[in-house]
Amino acid sequence: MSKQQEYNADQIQILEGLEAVRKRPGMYIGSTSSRGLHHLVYEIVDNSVDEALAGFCDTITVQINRDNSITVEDNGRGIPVDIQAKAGKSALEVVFTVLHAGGKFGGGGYKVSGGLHGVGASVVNALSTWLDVEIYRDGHVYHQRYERGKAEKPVEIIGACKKSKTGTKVHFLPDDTIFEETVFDYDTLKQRLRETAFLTKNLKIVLRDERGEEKKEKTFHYEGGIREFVQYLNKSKTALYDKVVYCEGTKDKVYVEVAFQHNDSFTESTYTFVNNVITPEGGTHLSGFKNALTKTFNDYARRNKILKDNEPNLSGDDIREGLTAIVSVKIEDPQFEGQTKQKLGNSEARGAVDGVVSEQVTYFLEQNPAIAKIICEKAILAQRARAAARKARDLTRRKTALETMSLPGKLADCSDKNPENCEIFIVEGDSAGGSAKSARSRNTQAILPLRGKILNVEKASLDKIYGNAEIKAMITAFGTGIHEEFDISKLRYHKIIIMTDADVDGAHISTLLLTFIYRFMPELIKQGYVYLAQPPLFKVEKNKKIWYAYSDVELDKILKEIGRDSNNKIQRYKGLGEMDADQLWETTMDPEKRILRRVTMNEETESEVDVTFTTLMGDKVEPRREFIEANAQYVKNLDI
Ligand code: TSJ
Repeated sequence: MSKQQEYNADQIQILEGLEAVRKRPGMYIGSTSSRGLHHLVYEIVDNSVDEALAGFCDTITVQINRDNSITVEDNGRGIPVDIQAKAGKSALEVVFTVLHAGGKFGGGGYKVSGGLHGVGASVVNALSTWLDVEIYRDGHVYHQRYERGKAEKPVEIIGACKKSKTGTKVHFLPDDTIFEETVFDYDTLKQRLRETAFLTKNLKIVLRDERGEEKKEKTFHYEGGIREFVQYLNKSKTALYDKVVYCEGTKDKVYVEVAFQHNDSFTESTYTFVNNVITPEGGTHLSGFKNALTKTFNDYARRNKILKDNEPNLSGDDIREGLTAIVSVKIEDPQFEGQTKQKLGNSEARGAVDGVVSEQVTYFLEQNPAIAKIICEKAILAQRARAAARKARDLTRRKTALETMSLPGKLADCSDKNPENCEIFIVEGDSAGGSAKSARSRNTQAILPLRGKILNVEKASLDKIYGNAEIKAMITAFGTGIHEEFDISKLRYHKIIIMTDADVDGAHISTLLLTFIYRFMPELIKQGYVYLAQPPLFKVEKNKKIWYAYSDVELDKILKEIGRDSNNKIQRYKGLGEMDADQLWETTMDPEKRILRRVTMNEETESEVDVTFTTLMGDKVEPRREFIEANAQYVKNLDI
């Protein structure tokens, strides 16, 4: 992606003042919550990544300072500082003070990555209390400072540096009168920057946190780029073959990079990116990839008689069972479609990905017949399992038609039929289920007790999953159906509440349940219908009065208040079963008093949620134990 076009400050268009940004920040960065705050960093970093993609920069440093200001520095050419005739000020100042400078709308000149979010430096500047920029160029250090988006004075030279040193350094403090949250989260930045490094091979990104007692630092540098991304995603799974299949090429001005590898699980994890920004809803690049894969493998299997003439084609789903893949395209003018404008619409991307993948995977299969055979055989097994599953599903469907909505027998349903008022508690174990049934408010609360071990859907084949009683019970109770048949408008409860013991086993069961929901009805999580109940950890009794504590800290507080003496009876709840119905109602189920935690998913780091689930649910015991210990309370990446 070389960019030899002469930079010309006149190409920058003047559109609007920065006041507009301060008035309606949400329009420019999505929100002023923690998410918007972190966006500021990505906006700045994206510019350095562009410089790296243009071939002029190989290191980016991002530092969180003690005052929660951010410093981003790269070793690129340095933003030009020449005076722009039309604006009467330097190009640098234009970049930081004129909205949409950067030619996003003008074309040519300054190219911006991440078509989705790339609203640029001026927006970050407008939303910062102050911003300092230093440019290293031609042996000079140039500097300019802005306050709330306004330059104090023109760019000036404040010192000298080696001629060989070039680059850009930006230091800014987000405006606390605009953002609800001004504390940066190291892990959030870490995940995103790791992803950026995977997507830009050979780029080194350093993240530093200067705030704590112990300073943190992490370097991301992947020579293999998305090949290493695939290995990272497959880290806690068992790969079916050593190599990562990799294709790269440019067609119709679309630069295409694809990497994939199968593992022995039954789920697909394909992540697509446009200009380094994840596209959770896919689009033309994804459909080009799927089409190429299906066609290429069927052709290969027929040519090599792995599929007999009388056997049906492998479906795309069969071929992608257990597939981990990254599809990354770089495109000059990305167009986004769909309700949330997150789906790539450029039709040339479909053809480009299809072309590059078909051609290069065909070649790869010819060169690696052993790997080709492994993948084809896995797909044929998937095809058979899918046929068996279809039969099982047809059976359940027919039953439904005959008995008109046969809800699971164990379900104690609520009487209200308006889903908005209704909630369902998924309860582990019959005894807790019994207490919950007598405790509940019958009108609006339904109870579904689950028995025994919950099936781990990461490790089971589809026919086994559809045959599992607990899973069938949940599917029919929720009412939405799954996968392609999923229909959110049929959801029977607007709160799905997972209620398990407050210990490691309970956490494990919750995770299994969440994994099932995430894999089969992710919309329920995305739209915020899934919750975790929060039972108390302790009961404190003194002089016939009772207190409940939901954490160690809270227990301490209560004991401080009532005085620590030997009359206090402290009970540690090991399970829901130790509470009687009244206690369960009062502490965990009463909408007036209980604590619920909503399960959410950060779409930008969706690939991280995936790693979390597979680490927890995959085969390898070591990473799982580490994970559970490290997250004693709960699955962190689910943003609970
Ligand atoms: F966002 C930003 F503007 F604040 C910003 C830009 C922040 C940071 C940390 C880095 C950058 C940036 C911009 N790094 N490198 C560049 N490169 C240019 O602006 C540049 C330099 C030279 C030429 C040229 O044609 O000579 C062209 C460009 C676009």
